[in-house]
Amino acid sequence: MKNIKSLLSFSSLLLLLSVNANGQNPIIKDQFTADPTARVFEGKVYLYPSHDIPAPSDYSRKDWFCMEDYHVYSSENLMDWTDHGIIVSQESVPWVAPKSYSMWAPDCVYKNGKYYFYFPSAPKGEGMRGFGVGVATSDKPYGPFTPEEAPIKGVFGIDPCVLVDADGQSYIYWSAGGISVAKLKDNMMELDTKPLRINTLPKKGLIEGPFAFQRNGKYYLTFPWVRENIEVLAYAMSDNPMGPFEFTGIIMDESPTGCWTNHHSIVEYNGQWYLFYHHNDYSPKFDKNRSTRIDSLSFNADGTIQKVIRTERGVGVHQYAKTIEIDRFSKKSDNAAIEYINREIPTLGWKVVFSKPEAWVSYNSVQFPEKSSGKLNLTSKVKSEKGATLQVWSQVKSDKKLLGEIKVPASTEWQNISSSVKGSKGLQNIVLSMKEGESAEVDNITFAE
Ligand code: FUB
Repeated sequence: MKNIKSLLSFSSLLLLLSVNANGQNPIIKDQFTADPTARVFEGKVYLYPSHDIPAPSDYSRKDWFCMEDYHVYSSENLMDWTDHGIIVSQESVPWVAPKSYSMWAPDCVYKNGKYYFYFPSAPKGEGMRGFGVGVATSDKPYGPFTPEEAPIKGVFGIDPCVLVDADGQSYIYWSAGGISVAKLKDNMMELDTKPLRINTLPKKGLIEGPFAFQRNGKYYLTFPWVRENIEVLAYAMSDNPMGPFEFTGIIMDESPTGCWTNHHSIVEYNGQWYLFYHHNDYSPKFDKNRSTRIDSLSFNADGTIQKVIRTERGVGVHQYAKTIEIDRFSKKSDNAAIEYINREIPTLGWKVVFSKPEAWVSYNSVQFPEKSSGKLNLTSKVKSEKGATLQVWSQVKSDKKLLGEIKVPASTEWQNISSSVKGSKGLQNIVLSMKEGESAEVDNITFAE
């Protein structure tokens, strides 16, 4: 029942929303997307996630991962994502069991004019067990991709990640009760060395999801790790892509709501590093329907990674005239809560609930015109049973300016309230606070000329 509701609510979202715009976490709003591998190709960020779906009637494991195909998405601003559609499916790969729904975490890399898409899945055939890793190739990052007839020989496991080093040598990493690595031949489809088990990492809780990259001559092997009960993201460093790797630290702590898996990638784009990861935002009761998120990632001077704190706001610059889902906050006071609009239909999104005067939320990086336009119209989708007065502010560092007030008439229904407010200029953080009232709920706000 719940899964059918999720499906229905996603298709209604398709009709209601401009799909995958506005950037806030989670970034893909019309489908579940997990295991997000981000790569920079042709000046854009391409996102290759796996694709969770509610289990269809011909798949008996209703409580397990269910994935039949892969989509690819791209973005130039990390806010607006274009879905380029399905690039590989369980039916289109000759060696995959076509009803196994096991198209798990993929990767895609570029070498010598071709894009190589790597994916794990369950092989077909009598008595076949476990996972193989296949390759599909394309001339473009968004496909069409042509799958190879057979999986890569010698790789049994899940979650391939390929590192193409500066000297052109490629390495493939994957998981199977631990993380293994091997050199790839120049054709990117055959192992050039025997698999080497990386045995300097934690002995327990290393199940899946390796992601390797190189920065300033150091090699980073990052991975989900069951530190206690569920996965954190952790990493190890080395001077060599095949190790030995030294366990270095934690990139992201456990999910605050108990989503068991996390799976990630790390990419530099326009001078900033980003962590792509997943969480079950749109499926709070079933953590195998996950959604991609992005947050910024920074390094210390010695090359170690600073811990990333999950945000609802995510990344990217928000153009002021686009609706701001203010519940996707950057910071908030304790007496401002974030709740689902309808917990039974999580894909409808969230709202802010102010429960005391002075409660506030802030939303970073809103781009206003370079010259202030004087007055703006602010439409706020709000609800307050006894009525309330809200205030909207712009803020850069400690310079906080009141733009105007929103008078919310008493009502148990959502209302779109129009207020005339001062304009602003340049890059601002927006703060919304409650001045008077017992409680008020806010879904979103929109500035307009
Ligand atoms: O998405 C299926 C599996 O869950 C992936 O392969 C793992 O990394 C975990 O996220």
